[in-house]
Amino acid sequence: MSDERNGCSSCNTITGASTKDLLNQDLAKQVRTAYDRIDSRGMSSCLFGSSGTCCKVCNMGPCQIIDGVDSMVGVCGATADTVTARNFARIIAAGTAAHADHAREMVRGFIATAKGETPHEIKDVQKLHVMAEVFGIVTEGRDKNEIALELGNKALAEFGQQDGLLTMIKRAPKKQQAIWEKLGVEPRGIDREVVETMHRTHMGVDQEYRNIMLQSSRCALADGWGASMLSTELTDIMFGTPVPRRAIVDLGVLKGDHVNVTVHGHEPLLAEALCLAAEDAEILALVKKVGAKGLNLAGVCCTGNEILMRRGIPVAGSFIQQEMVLATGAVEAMVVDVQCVMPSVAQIVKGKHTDIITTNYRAKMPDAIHIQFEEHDAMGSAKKILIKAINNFKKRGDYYIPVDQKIDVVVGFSHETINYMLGGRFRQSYRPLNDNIINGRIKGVAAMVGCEHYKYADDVHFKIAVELLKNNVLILATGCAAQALGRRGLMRPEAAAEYCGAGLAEVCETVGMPPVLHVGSCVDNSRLLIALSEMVKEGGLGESIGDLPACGTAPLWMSEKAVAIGQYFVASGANVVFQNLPVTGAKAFNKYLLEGMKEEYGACWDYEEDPVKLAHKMIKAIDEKREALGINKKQDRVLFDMGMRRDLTTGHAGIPGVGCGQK
Ligand code: MSK
Repeated sequence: MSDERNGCSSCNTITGASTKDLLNQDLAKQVRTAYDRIDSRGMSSCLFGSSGTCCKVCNMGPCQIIDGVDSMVGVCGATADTVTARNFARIIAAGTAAHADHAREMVRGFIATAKGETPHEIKDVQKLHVMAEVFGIVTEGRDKNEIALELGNKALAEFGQQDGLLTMIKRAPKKQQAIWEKLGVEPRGIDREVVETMHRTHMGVDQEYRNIMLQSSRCALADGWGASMLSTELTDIMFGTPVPRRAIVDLGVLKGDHVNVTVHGHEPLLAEALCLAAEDAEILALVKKVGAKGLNLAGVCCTGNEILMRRGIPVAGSFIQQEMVLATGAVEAMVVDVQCVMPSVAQIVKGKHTDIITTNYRAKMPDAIHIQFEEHDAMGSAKKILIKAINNFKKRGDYYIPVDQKIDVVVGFSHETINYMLGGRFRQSYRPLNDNIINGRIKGVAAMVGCEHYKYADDVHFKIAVELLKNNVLILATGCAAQALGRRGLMRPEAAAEYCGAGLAEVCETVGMPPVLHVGSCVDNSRLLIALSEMVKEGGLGESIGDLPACGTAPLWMSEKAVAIGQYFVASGANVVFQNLPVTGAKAFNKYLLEGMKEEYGACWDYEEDPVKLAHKMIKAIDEKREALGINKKQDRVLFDMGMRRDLTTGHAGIPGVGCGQK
């Protein structure tokens, strides 16, 4: 790769066929990507920054701290443990803030929908009733919009709440709640926990790393069981809870003879409006007028995941591919909102026909054009954006689409879907999953979540997944990690036979599901919390999430949100292994994260750079839980007879063309 692309040595980390293919085209060789910038920076990351020991919280510094060296504490006397814990806590607060602000927008959109002020409607009435019960809302004799309005207002109040507990905390297993109560980490209000974390990590406030981390847990729990869960559940009610569907991903989903519009960011309100506007007669007429065969909407990053899960709209690229999507020269507009949008995208399209359109007042960008998305005039905003894109079609110059690079995936595994996929539509239950874990066909469950970046080879997710599947670990994936696994073919039901150990393969083949289940975007990690809670409730696998044979990873984490997610998983009882963490410069704090937290929460952090070793750390963590549950003995392999197969498949999700052939 390096010789072919102007000596870019970072390009050696690229293994993805579509990216390789594209970057070797003459057209794309002129495009400067993150790989080139890594090369031209010519320096490795700052050691103090990457080990967590650079303190910038006051103007006496910045102070670089060396643990154990008296002359290298901060000017104020701050030790490596204090500084590193404060920095780690601030990452968690920033990640939580991002999820929370996104969630607030979704709740506001939900309220507007309940009032009839948007083109959307309350779609999943069953889930509305489930959430109404959680929030203690009377449903009998009330119209769906009336219930939704009360739910929306109660949800919105959780952001500014000052005392008491966040409502959805009670969805966790009782033992988990007791652990939080004992530690004093139950979140009171979403915004309050972010603010308090920022205050306590200000110069001269909280200086004891364990105490700082107690607040960090409270903040992260406000994300997982508060903000993110609100966003997921209310979005499902408004746009529909995902169900399994076939779709395609990768750069090859772009179409040469269509107007290509990519939607990038996180908030599905805009993306859903664009989907509706794309079917509008005025828009279709304009598409025809400019000589295009149609309008091709495609997703990027987590907005991509949202419309992929709910509508089967193809995903052109994940975080790491956002520049490649534009380097094709085939995109008329990239419409962006908030989070994970690289500033470089506006530079890549300079002098080209593509528009980068920012749509959120919070997220503007030099050299982009801004069309504010107004939720009260969602269709008007969406049509304005599409018209701008369509008018660019005729200006398109040379382009290259790696047309062969599109991969089939089956997506749409909400926790409700997993319920009936395994339990049957008429007997929704996690029982078969628990039973298969107890009898050893499935060793345990792994969450593969989070981002991608350029420090390591782009096949890290795949290598970890292959190792887990070989060892009969079922994978639930979200975010850009999910897209990376989809691009490598692991979200096809056929992948079970290719990659899984005998036990997991048998279960997947019987049910007709892929061995890696796409569960959604980064806020949808809250689905995993509910799935794990349901497994506990079902019985036989202990009394808390901390007892379950489950483990999480966000190996190629890039965003602060991934650390907030990691922290709420650990605080909820699930072990988490990353490839690296900015904590290694502080011995005592590091030991607390890797060991001490286990005594408090029943789970802890870990890190490992090598993907195969990382997978084995996860497997070891799962095995330890199995051992503690007394289910780690080798069981005789029992082949499914027809009765057992029927039991598992009755009323299964019915993915067209997916399954063992039984109806
Ligand atoms: S978009 S937070 S790169 S998963 Fe959610 Fe992807 Fe990570 Fe952004």
